[in-house]
Amino acid sequence: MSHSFNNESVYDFDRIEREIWRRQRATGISRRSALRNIFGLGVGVAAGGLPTGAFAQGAGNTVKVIDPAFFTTIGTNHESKFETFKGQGYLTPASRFFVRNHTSTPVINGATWKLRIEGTGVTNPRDFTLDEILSYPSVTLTRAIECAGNGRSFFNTQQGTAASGTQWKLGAIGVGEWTGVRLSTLLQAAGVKQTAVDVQPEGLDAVVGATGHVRRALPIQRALEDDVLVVYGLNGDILPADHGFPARLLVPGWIGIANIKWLGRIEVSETPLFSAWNTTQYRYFGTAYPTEPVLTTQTIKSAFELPLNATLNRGLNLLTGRSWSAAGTIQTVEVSFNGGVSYQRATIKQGSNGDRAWALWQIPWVAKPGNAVLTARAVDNLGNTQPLSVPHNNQGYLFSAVVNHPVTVV
Ligand SMILES: Nc1nc2c(c(=O)[nH]1)N[C@H]1C(S)=C(S)[C@@H](COP(=O)(O)O)O[C@H]1N2
Ligand SMILES: [Mo]
Repeated sequence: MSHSFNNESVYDFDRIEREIWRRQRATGISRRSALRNIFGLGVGVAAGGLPTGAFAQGAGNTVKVIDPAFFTTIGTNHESKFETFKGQGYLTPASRFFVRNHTSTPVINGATWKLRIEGTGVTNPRDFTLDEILSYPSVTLTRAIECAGNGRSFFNTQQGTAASGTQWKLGAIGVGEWTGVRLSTLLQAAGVKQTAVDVQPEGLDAVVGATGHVRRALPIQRALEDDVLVVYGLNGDILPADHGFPARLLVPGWIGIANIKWLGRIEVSETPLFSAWNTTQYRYFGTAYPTEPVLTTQTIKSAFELPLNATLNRGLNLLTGRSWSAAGTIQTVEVSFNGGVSYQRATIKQGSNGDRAWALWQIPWVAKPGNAVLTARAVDNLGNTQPLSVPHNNQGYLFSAVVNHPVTVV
Protein backbone atom coordinates (compact mmCIF):
# COMPACT_ATOMS: atom_id res chain seq x y z
CA MET A 1 0.00 0.00 0.00
CA SER A 2 1.38 3.41 -0.88
CA HIS A 3 0.28 6.83 0.28
CA SER A 4 -3.45 7.26 0.45
CA PHE A 5 -3.57 10.92 -0.43
CA ASN A 6 -6.87 10.37 -2.16
CA ASN A 7 -8.30 9.87 1.30
CA GLU A 8 -8.56 13.24 3.02
CA SER A 9 -8.72 11.86 6.54
CA VAL A 10 -5.58 9.82 5.99
CA TYR A 11 -3.78 12.72 4.40
CA ASP A 12 -4.78 15.05 7.21
CA PHE A 13 -3.08 12.81 9.73
CA ASP A 14 0.17 13.07 7.83
CA ARG A 15 -0.20 16.74 7.05
CA ILE A 16 -0.32 17.67 10.71
CA GLU A 17 2.83 15.75 11.43
CA ARG A 18 4.65 17.47 8.57
CA GLU A 19 3.32 20.84 9.54
CA ILE A 20 4.63 20.50 13.07
CA TRP A 21 8.08 19.91 11.70
CA ARG A 22 7.88 22.70 9.15
CA ARG A 23 6.92 25.25 11.78
CA GLN A 24 9.44 23.99 14.22
CA ARG A 25 12.26 24.20 11.72
CA ALA A 26 11.18 27.54 10.34
CA THR A 27 10.76 29.25 13.69
CA GLY A 28 12.97 27.33 16.06
CA ILE A 29 10.07 27.11 18.50
CA SER A 30 9.65 24.03 20.61
CA ARG A 31 7.80 21.07 19.27
CA ARG A 32 5.24 21.54 22.00
CA SER A 33 4.50 25.10 20.93
CA ALA A 34 4.30 23.99 17.33
CA LEU A 35 1.80 21.33 18.29
CA ARG A 36 -0.20 23.80 20.34
CA ASN A 37 -0.20 26.39 17.58
CA ILE A 38 -1.53 23.90 15.14
CA PHE A 39 -4.29 22.76 17.45
CA GLY A 40 -4.97 26.34 18.46
CA LEU A 41 -5.50 27.23 14.82
CA GLY A 42 -8.20 24.66 14.74
CA VAL A 43 -6.65 22.19 12.37
CA GLY A 44 -8.65 19.06 13.00
CA VAL A 45 -6.80 15.94 13.88
CA ALA A 46 -8.43 12.57 13.92
CA ALA A 47 -8.19 12.33 17.67
CA GLY A 48 -7.73 9.07 19.49
CA GLY A 49 -6.51 6.90 16.72
CA LEU A 50 -6.80 6.81 13.02
CA PRO A 51 -9.98 7.92 11.43
CA THR A 52 -12.21 4.91 11.63
CA GLY A 53 -13.44 4.22 8.15
CA ALA A 54 -10.07 5.08 6.65
CA PHE A 55 -8.73 1.62 7.31
CA ALA A 56 -11.73 -0.14 8.70
CA GLN A 57 -11.92 -3.60 7.31
CA GLY A 58 -14.27 -4.93 9.94
CA ALA A 59 -13.77 -8.60 10.61
CA GLY A 60 -11.23 -10.10 8.29
CA ASN A 61 -8.24 -8.03 9.33
CA THR A 62 -6.93 -10.79 11.57
CA VAL A 63 -5.52 -14.24 11.00
CA LYS A 64 -7.25 -15.81 14.00
CA VAL A 65 -10.99 -16.30 13.92
CA ILE A 66 -12.72 -13.53 15.83
CA ASP A 67 -15.55 -15.34 17.60
CA PRO A 68 -18.28 -12.81 18.47
CA ALA A 69 -18.97 -14.81 21.63
CA PHE A 70 -15.61 -13.65 22.97
CA PHE A 71 -14.92 -10.37 21.16
CA THR A 72 -16.61 -7.09 20.31
CA THR A 73 -15.28 -5.82 16.99
CA ILE A 74 -14.83 -2.05 16.74
CA GLY A 75 -13.42 -1.00 13.36
CA THR A 76 -10.08 -2.78 12.93
CA ASN A 77 -9.95 -3.73 16.61
CA HIS A 78 -11.31 -6.64 18.63
CA GLU A 79 -12.04 -6.16 22.31
CA SER A 80 -12.20 -9.12 24.68
CA LYS A 81 -15.56 -9.40 26.42
CA PHE A 82 -14.42 -9.11 30.01
CA GLU A 83 -17.19 -11.40 31.27
CA THR A 84 -15.71 -14.25 29.22
CA PHE A 85 -12.57 -14.17 31.40
CA LYS A 86 -14.69 -15.66 34.19
CA GLY A 87 -13.51 -19.17 34.99
CA GLN A 88 -10.49 -18.75 32.71
CA GLY A 89 -7.02 -19.10 34.17
CA TYR A 90 -4.53 -16.39 34.93
CA LEU A 91 -3.15 -16.11 31.39
CA THR A 92 -5.28 -14.88 28.53
CA PRO A 93 -5.24 -17.58 25.83
CA ALA A 94 -3.97 -16.29 22.47
CA SER A 95 -7.36 -17.08 20.93
CA ARG A 96 -9.03 -14.72 23.44
CA PHE A 97 -6.42 -11.95 23.50
CA PHE A 98 -7.69 -8.54 22.33
CA VAL A 99 -6.36 -7.27 19.00
CA ARG A 100 -5.56 -3.63 18.40
CA ASN A 101 -4.51 -3.22 14.78
CA HIS A 102 -4.03 0.16 13.15
CA THR A 103 -4.63 -1.62 9.84
CA SER A 104 -4.51 -5.39 9.52
CA THR A 105 -2.35 -8.32 10.49
CA PRO A 106 0.47 -8.91 8.00
CA VAL A 107 1.40 -12.50 7.29
CA ILE A 108 5.18 -12.70 7.55
CA ASN A 109 7.45 -15.58 6.58
CA GLY A 110 9.69 -16.22 9.59
CA ALA A 111 12.26 -18.04 7.45
CA THR A 112 13.09 -14.99 5.35
CA TRP A 113 12.22 -12.30 7.92
CA LYS A 114 15.02 -10.16 9.31
CA LEU A 115 15.10 -7.57 12.05
CA ARG A 116 17.31 -4.61 11.18
CA ILE A 117 18.92 -2.53 13.92
CA GLU A 118 20.47 0.64 12.58
CA GLY A 119 20.83 4.39 13.04
CA THR A 120 23.29 6.96 14.35
CA GLY A 121 23.18 5.35 17.80
CA VAL A 122 24.88 2.08 16.81
CA THR A 123 28.40 1.34 15.57
CA ASN A 124 27.47 -2.01 14.02
CA PRO A 125 24.18 -1.72 12.15
CA ARG A 126 23.04 -5.23 11.29
CA ASP A 127 20.25 -7.69 10.56
CA PHE A 128 19.14 -10.50 12.85
CA THR A 129 17.42 -13.60 11.48
CA LEU A 130 14.85 -15.39 13.62
CA ASP A 131 17.36 -18.21 14.17
CA GLU A 132 19.94 -15.73 15.44
CA ILE A 133 17.41 -14.15 17.79
CA LEU A 134 16.43 -17.61 19.08
CA SER A 135 20.09 -18.44 19.75
CA TYR A 136 20.40 -15.79 22.48
CA PRO A 137 19.42 -16.62 26.08
CA SER A 138 15.65 -16.42 26.46
CA VAL A 139 13.70 -14.63 29.16
CA THR A 140 10.06 -15.33 30.06
CA LEU A 141 7.83 -12.77 31.80
CA THR A 142 4.13 -12.77 32.65
CA ARG A 143 2.89 -9.25 32.00
CA ALA A 144 -0.18 -7.36 30.80
CA ILE A 145 -0.46 -5.52 27.52
CA GLU A 146 -3.20 -2.91 27.69
CA CYS A 147 -4.28 -0.28 25.18
CA ALA A 148 -3.85 3.35 26.30
CA GLY A 149 -7.48 3.87 25.36
CA ASN A 150 -8.87 0.98 27.41
CA GLY A 151 -11.98 2.25 29.22
CA ARG A 152 -12.36 5.20 26.84
CA SER A 153 -16.14 4.77 26.42
CA PHE A 154 -16.65 5.69 30.10
CA PHE A 155 -15.54 9.26 29.42
CA ASN A 156 -18.85 9.47 27.58
CA THR A 157 -21.18 7.17 29.50
CA GLN A 158 -19.93 8.05 32.98
CA GLN A 159 -18.44 11.53 32.77
CA GLY A 160 -20.68 12.93 30.02
CA THR A 161 -17.98 14.06 27.58
CA ALA A 162 -17.16 11.71 24.75
CA ALA A 163 -13.57 11.15 23.67
CA SER A 164 -12.77 10.22 20.11
CA GLY A 165 -11.21 6.90 19.23
CA THR A 166 -12.11 3.25 19.68
CA GLN A 167 -14.89 3.11 22.26
CA TRP A 168 -13.45 0.33 24.40
CA LYS A 169 -15.06 -0.82 27.60
CA LEU A 170 -12.50 -2.57 29.85
CA GLY A 171 -11.48 -5.49 27.62
CA ALA A 172 -8.52 -3.96 25.77
CA ILE A 173 -6.16 -5.85 28.06
CA GLY A 174 -4.69 -9.32 28.23
CA VAL A 175 -2.04 -11.00 30.34
CA GLY A 176 0.43 -13.21 28.51
CA GLU A 177 3.49 -15.24 29.34
CA TRP A 178 5.92 -13.65 26.92
CA THR A 179 9.19 -15.27 25.88
CA GLY A 180 11.95 -13.49 24.04
CA VAL A 181 15.41 -12.02 24.14
CA ARG A 182 16.31 -8.87 26.01
CA LEU A 183 16.28 -5.87 23.69
CA SER A 184 19.52 -4.81 25.39
CA THR A 185 21.19 -8.03 24.17
CA LEU A 186 20.38 -7.16 20.56
CA LEU A 187 21.31 -3.50 21.02
CA GLN A 188 24.68 -4.53 22.40
CA ALA A 189 25.22 -6.88 19.47
CA ALA A 190 24.58 -3.90 17.20
CA GLY A 191 27.13 -1.79 19.09
CA VAL A 192 24.83 0.64 20.88
CA LYS A 193 26.69 3.87 21.65
CA GLN A 194 26.86 5.72 24.97
CA THR A 195 25.50 8.73 23.10
CA ALA A 196 22.30 7.02 21.91
CA VAL A 197 19.14 8.70 23.23
CA ASP A 198 16.13 7.11 21.51
CA VAL A 199 15.23 3.61 20.30
CA GLN A 200 12.36 3.42 17.83
CA PRO A 201 10.88 0.01 17.01
CA GLU A 202 8.91 -0.08 13.77
CA GLY A 203 6.25 -2.52 12.55
CA LEU A 204 6.00 -4.25 9.17
CA ASP A 205 2.23 -3.77 8.93
CA ALA A 206 0.85 -1.54 6.16
CA VAL A 207 2.04 2.05 6.23
CA VAL A 208 -0.41 4.52 7.68
CA GLY A 209 -0.75 7.24 5.06
CA ALA A 210 2.57 8.99 4.54
CA THR A 211 3.34 8.81 8.24
CA GLY A 212 4.95 5.49 7.48
CA HIS A 213 5.05 2.33 9.52
CA VAL A 214 3.65 2.20 13.04
CA ARG A 215 6.52 3.17 15.31
CA ARG A 216 7.15 4.91 18.61
CA ALA A 217 10.43 5.79 20.26
CA LEU A 218 11.34 4.87 23.79
CA PRO A 219 14.23 6.43 25.68
CA ILE A 220 17.48 4.46 25.68
CA GLN A 221 17.34 4.15 29.48
CA ARG A 222 14.08 2.19 29.27
CA ALA A 223 15.15 0.25 26.18
CA LEU A 224 18.17 -1.12 28.05
CA GLU A 225 16.23 -2.31 31.10
CA ASP A 226 16.12 -6.06 31.74
CA ASP A 227 12.37 -6.44 31.30
CA VAL A 228 12.16 -4.98 27.79
CA LEU A 229 12.03 -7.96 25.44
CA VAL A 230 11.94 -8.75 21.76
CA VAL A 231 9.24 -11.39 22.13
CA TYR A 232 8.79 -14.46 19.91
CA GLY A 233 6.65 -16.63 22.18
CA LEU A 234 3.26 -16.29 23.89
CA ASN A 235 1.97 -18.71 26.55
CA GLY A 236 4.56 -21.34 25.65
CA ASP A 237 3.74 -21.24 21.97
CA ILE A 238 4.97 -19.37 18.90
CA LEU A 239 3.86 -15.73 18.94
CA PRO A 240 0.64 -15.71 16.86
CA ALA A 241 0.37 -13.58 13.72
CA ASP A 242 -2.17 -11.19 15.22
CA HIS A 243 0.07 -10.48 18.18
CA GLY A 244 3.23 -9.76 16.23
CA PHE A 245 4.82 -12.84 14.65
CA PRO A 246 7.76 -13.19 14.15
CA ALA A 247 8.64 -10.72 16.92
CA ARG A 248 7.17 -7.86 18.91
CA LEU A 249 8.44 -5.60 21.64
CA LEU A 250 7.32 -5.99 25.25
CA VAL A 251 7.67 -2.91 27.45
CA PRO A 252 5.99 -3.89 30.74
CA GLY A 253 3.80 -1.26 32.34
CA TRP A 254 3.91 1.06 29.32
CA ILE A 255 0.92 1.88 27.15
CA GLY A 256 -0.02 -0.68 24.50
CA ILE A 257 1.50 1.22 21.58
CA ALA A 258 4.98 0.80 23.11
CA ASN A 259 4.68 -2.92 22.39
CA ILE A 260 5.26 -2.67 18.64
CA LYS A 261 4.19 -5.80 16.73
CA TRP A 262 5.75 -7.34 13.59
CA LEU A 263 9.12 -5.71 14.21
CA GLY A 264 11.05 -5.02 11.04
CA ARG A 265 13.44 -2.33 12.06
CA ILE A 266 14.68 -0.69 15.22
CA GLU A 267 16.22 2.73 14.79
CA VAL A 268 18.71 3.78 17.45
CA SER A 269 19.46 7.47 17.38
CA GLU A 270 21.73 10.07 18.91
CA THR A 271 18.95 12.62 18.39
CA PRO A 272 15.33 12.47 19.58
CA LEU A 273 12.94 10.56 17.34
CA PHE A 274 9.36 11.54 16.61
CA SER A 275 6.46 9.95 14.81
CA ALA A 276 2.74 10.48 14.77
CA TRP A 277 2.57 8.05 17.67
CA ASN A 278 4.31 10.37 20.12
CA THR A 279 3.22 13.75 18.71
CA THR A 280 -0.35 13.88 17.45
CA GLN A 281 -1.29 10.61 19.16
CA TYR A 282 -0.68 9.25 22.65
CA ARG A 283 -0.35 12.63 24.32
CA TYR A 284 -2.85 14.29 26.59
CA PHE A 285 -4.67 17.06 24.75
CA GLY A 286 -7.40 19.25 26.22
CA THR A 287 -7.95 22.10 28.64
CA ALA A 288 -6.87 20.00 31.63
CA TYR A 289 -3.46 19.44 30.02
CA PRO A 290 -1.92 22.73 28.84
CA THR A 291 1.55 21.17 28.54
CA GLU A 292 0.23 18.30 26.38
CA PRO A 293 2.32 15.65 28.12
CA VAL A 294 3.22 12.46 26.31
CA LEU A 295 1.79 9.22 27.69
CA THR A 296 4.20 6.68 29.08
CA THR A 297 2.86 4.17 31.59
CA GLN A 298 -0.53 2.64 32.19
CA THR A 299 -2.55 3.29 35.34
CA ILE A 300 -4.75 1.17 37.61
CA LYS A 301 -8.14 -0.36 36.86
CA SER A 302 -10.70 -2.91 38.04
CA ALA A 303 -13.39 -4.84 36.19
CA PHE A 304 -16.09 -7.32 37.09
CA GLU A 305 -16.29 -10.52 35.07
CA LEU A 306 -19.89 -9.66 34.28
CA PRO A 307 -21.53 -7.92 31.33
CA LEU A 308 -22.69 -4.36 31.97
CA ASN A 309 -26.41 -4.50 32.86
CA ALA A 310 -26.14 -8.20 33.70
CA THR A 311 -29.13 -9.94 35.20
CA LEU A 312 -28.37 -11.84 38.41
CA ASN A 313 -30.49 -14.11 40.53
CA ARG A 314 -31.52 -12.99 44.00
CA GLY A 315 -29.66 -14.60 46.88
CA LEU A 316 -26.04 -15.55 47.11
CA ASN A 317 -23.85 -14.61 44.13
CA LEU A 318 -20.10 -15.03 44.02
CA LEU A 319 -18.88 -11.97 42.13
CA THR A 320 -15.50 -12.21 40.44
CA GLY A 321 -13.23 -9.68 38.80
CA ARG A 322 -9.71 -8.58 38.02
CA SER A 323 -7.69 -5.51 39.00
CA TRP A 324 -4.37 -4.41 37.60
CA SER A 325 -1.72 -1.75 38.00
CA ALA A 326 1.14 -0.80 35.74
CA ALA A 327 3.13 0.14 38.84
CA GLY A 328 3.36 -3.39 40.26
CA THR A 329 0.96 -5.67 42.14
CA ILE A 330 -2.46 -5.13 43.69
CA GLN A 331 -2.61 -4.58 47.45
CA THR A 332 -6.36 -4.50 48.09
CA VAL A 333 -9.60 -4.56 46.16
CA GLU A 334 -12.83 -3.20 47.60
CA VAL A 335 -16.29 -3.72 46.14
CA SER A 336 -19.48 -1.76 46.63
CA PHE A 337 -22.97 -3.15 46.03
CA ASN A 338 -24.62 0.25 46.44
CA GLY A 339 -22.90 2.50 43.92
CA GLY A 340 -20.00 3.40 46.14
CA VAL A 341 -21.83 4.32 49.36
CA SER A 342 -20.07 1.57 51.31
CA TYR A 343 -17.29 -0.86 50.44
CA GLN A 344 -16.23 -4.36 51.46
CA ARG A 345 -12.90 -6.04 50.95
CA ALA A 346 -12.73 -8.64 48.16
CA THR A 347 -10.48 -11.70 48.44
CA ILE A 348 -7.53 -11.84 46.06
CA LYS A 349 -6.97 -15.37 44.80
CA GLN A 350 -3.75 -16.87 46.15
CA GLY A 351 -0.92 -16.84 43.62
CA SER A 352 -2.91 -14.68 41.18
CA ASN A 353 -1.37 -11.26 41.61
CA GLY A 354 1.64 -10.80 39.36
CA ASP A 355 3.88 -7.81 38.79
CA ARG A 356 2.37 -5.50 36.14
CA ALA A 357 -0.13 -8.23 35.25
CA TRP A 358 -3.41 -8.55 37.19
CA ALA A 359 -4.98 -9.83 40.39
CA LEU A 360 -7.99 -12.17 40.35
CA TRP A 361 -10.52 -11.54 43.13
CA GLN A 362 -13.92 -12.62 44.38
CA ILE A 363 -16.55 -11.47 46.83
CA PRO A 364 -19.89 -13.00 47.88
CA TRP A 365 -23.02 -10.89 47.57
CA VAL A 366 -26.47 -11.66 48.89
CA ALA A 367 -28.49 -9.77 46.30
CA LYS A 368 -32.00 -8.42 46.74
CA PRO A 369 -34.34 -7.97 43.76
CA GLY A 370 -34.08 -4.62 42.00
CA ASN A 371 -31.45 -2.54 40.27
CA ALA A 372 -28.00 -2.05 41.77
CA VAL A 373 -24.72 -0.42 40.80
CA LEU A 374 -21.60 -2.42 41.56
CA THR A 375 -18.22 -0.71 41.79
CA ALA A 376 -14.73 -2.03 42.45
CA ARG A 377 -11.64 -0.06 43.36
CA ALA A 378 -8.09 -1.25 43.79
CA VAL A 379 -5.04 0.00 45.63
CA ASP A 380 -1.64 -1.11 44.35
CA ASN A 381 1.56 -1.86 46.24
CA LEU A 382 2.67 1.77 45.89
CA GLY A 383 -0.60 3.09 47.29
CA ASN A 384 -1.99 4.26 43.94
CA THR A 385 -5.76 4.04 43.85
CA GLN A 386 -8.69 4.70 41.54
CA PRO A 387 -10.34 8.13 41.66
CA LEU A 388 -14.08 8.74 41.22
CA SER A 389 -13.42 10.63 38.00
CA VAL A 390 -10.45 11.60 35.85
CA PRO A 391 -9.89 14.88 33.98
CA HIS A 392 -11.06 14.68 30.39
CA ASN A 393 -8.54 14.40 27.57
CA ASN A 394 -9.61 14.70 23.95
CA GLN A 395 -8.38 11.30 22.85
CA GLY A 396 -9.71 9.53 25.92
CA TYR A 397 -6.57 7.90 27.23
CA LEU A 398 -5.95 6.27 30.60
CA PHE A 399 -9.44 6.12 32.11
CA SER A 400 -8.56 4.86 35.58
CA ALA A 401 -11.67 6.02 37.48
CA VAL A 402 -13.96 3.62 39.34
CA VAL A 403 -16.45 2.26 36.79
CA ASN A 404 -20.16 2.06 37.63
CA HIS A 405 -21.40 -1.41 36.76
CA PRO A 406 -25.21 -1.60 36.69
CA VAL A 407 -26.93 -4.95 37.29
CA THR A 408 -30.52 -6.09 37.69
CA VAL A 409 -31.38 -8.68 40.34
CA VAL A 410 -34.47 -10.79 39.71
N1 LIG B 1 3.10 -2.67 14.28
C1 LIG B 1 2.09 -2.40 15.10
N2 LIG B 1 2.30 -2.54 16.42
C2 LIG B 1 1.29 -2.30 17.30
C3 LIG B 1 0.03 -1.84 16.86
C4 LIG B 1 -0.17 -1.74 15.44
O1 LIG B 1 -1.26 -1.39 14.95
N3 LIG B 1 0.89 -2.01 14.61
N4 LIG B 1 -0.92 -1.52 17.78
C5 LIG B 1 -0.42 -1.15 19.10
C6 LIG B 1 -1.44 -0.92 20.10
S1 LIG B 1 -2.22 0.58 20.04
C7 LIG B 1 -1.69 -1.84 21.09
S2 LIG B 1 -2.81 -1.52 22.31
C8 LIG B 1 -1.01 -3.16 21.11
C9 LIG B 1 -2.05 -4.27 21.08
O2 LIG B 1 -1.45 -5.54 21.09
P1 LIG B 1 -2.29 -6.83 20.70
O3 LIG B 1 -3.01 -6.56 19.41
O4 LIG B 1 -1.32 -7.96 20.62
O5 LIG B 1 -3.30 -7.06 21.80
O6 LIG B 1 -0.14 -3.32 20.02
C10 LIG B 1 0.58 -2.16 19.63
N5 LIG B 1 1.55 -2.50 18.62
MO1 LIG C 1 -3.40 0.82 21.99
